Amino acid sequence: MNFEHLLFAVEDGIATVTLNRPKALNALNSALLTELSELVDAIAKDASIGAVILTGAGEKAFVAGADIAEMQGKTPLEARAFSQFGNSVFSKIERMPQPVIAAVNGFALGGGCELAMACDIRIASTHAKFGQPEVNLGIVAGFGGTQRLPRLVGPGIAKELLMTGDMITAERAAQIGLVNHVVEPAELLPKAQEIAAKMLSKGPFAVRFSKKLVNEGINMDLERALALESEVFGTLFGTEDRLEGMTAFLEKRPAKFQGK
Ligand code: DAK
Repeated sequence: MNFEHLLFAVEDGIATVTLNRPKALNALNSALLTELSELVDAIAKDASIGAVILTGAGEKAFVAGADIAEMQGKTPLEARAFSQFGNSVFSKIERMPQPVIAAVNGFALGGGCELAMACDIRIASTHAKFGQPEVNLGIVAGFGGTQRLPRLVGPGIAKELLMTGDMITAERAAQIGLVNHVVEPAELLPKAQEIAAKMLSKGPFAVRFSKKLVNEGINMDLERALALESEVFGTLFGTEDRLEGMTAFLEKRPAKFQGK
C-alpha cells in the first residue's frame, strides 16, 4: 500500500504506522485522516498482524493537532463534518481487534493527544509534551478529548487541561495516568515493540477480548459489565487456546497458542 502521509511496515506480526508530515509537525489534515482510515480498515482485517504501533515522523512531534491552516476556512457545517470524520477514524482505531500502542515521540497536542488517547496504551519519550490547547484557538477539543481525557485521568484534571490549554511534560502525563511509561527517545520504539511482542505471545482471543471488555464495560453500569465479562469468560472456555494455556501451566512448559 502506498500513502502520501503515512509510512507502514510490518515485522514479526507487529505493524508500525508512522504519521509522516514532519514539516507541519504531523498535523492531521483531511488527506492524512483519509489515508489513516483506509489503513486502519486494512490492518483490522489482516489476521497476520497481531499488534500495531502508532508513532510520528521526525524527532519533534507525534502530532501537533488538527491542521490549523486547513481548519481556518471551515464553515460551522464543514467543521462539524471534519470533527465527525476525525471521531469516526479515532473510534475505529479504538475498536481495532489488535492492541494499538501509541509511541509518543514529541508534541501530542489537540488532535494528537486525542489520537494517542484512542490507542490502548501510550509510551512517551522523555521530551514528549501533551496538551489540549484548543481553547487558545477559541474552540473545544473536537476529536474526543472532552470525553476520553476525563475517562483516563478523571474529570478534575481533564477540566484543568481542557480549560487552560496548558502543556504538560511526559513525566506529569505519567503521574496523572495519561501515559503508561516514559523512556529515553532511543528506547521509545524498542519499548513499544517489547510490549507488543509480549501481548502477541499470549492467547490471541484473551488479549482481544480483554481490550473489548474494558472498552465496552467502561460505558456500561457495573452489573451489565460484569455480566458481559462472565459471558466472555465462559465463551473462552470453548477455545483450544484455553485448554493449551491451562495444560501448559500444569505441565510446567510455555503455552503454544494458535488462535483457535
Ligand atoms: N496545524 C498546522 N500546522 C502546524 C500545526 C498545526 N496544528 N502545528 C505546527 N504546525 C506547523 C507550523 O505552522 C510550522 O509551519 P511553517 O511555519 O514551518 O510552515 C511548523 O509546523 C513548525 O511549527 P512551529 O514553527 O510553530 O514550531 P515551534 O517549535 O515553534 O512550536 C508547537 C511547536 C507545537 C508548540 C507549535 O507549532 C504549536 O503551538 N502548534 C499548534 C498546536 C495546537 O494548537 N494544536 C492544537 C490544534 S487544534 C474540531 C476538530 C478537531 C479539533 C478541534 C475541533 N472540530 C472540527 C470541531 C482539534 C483541534 C486541534 O487539534
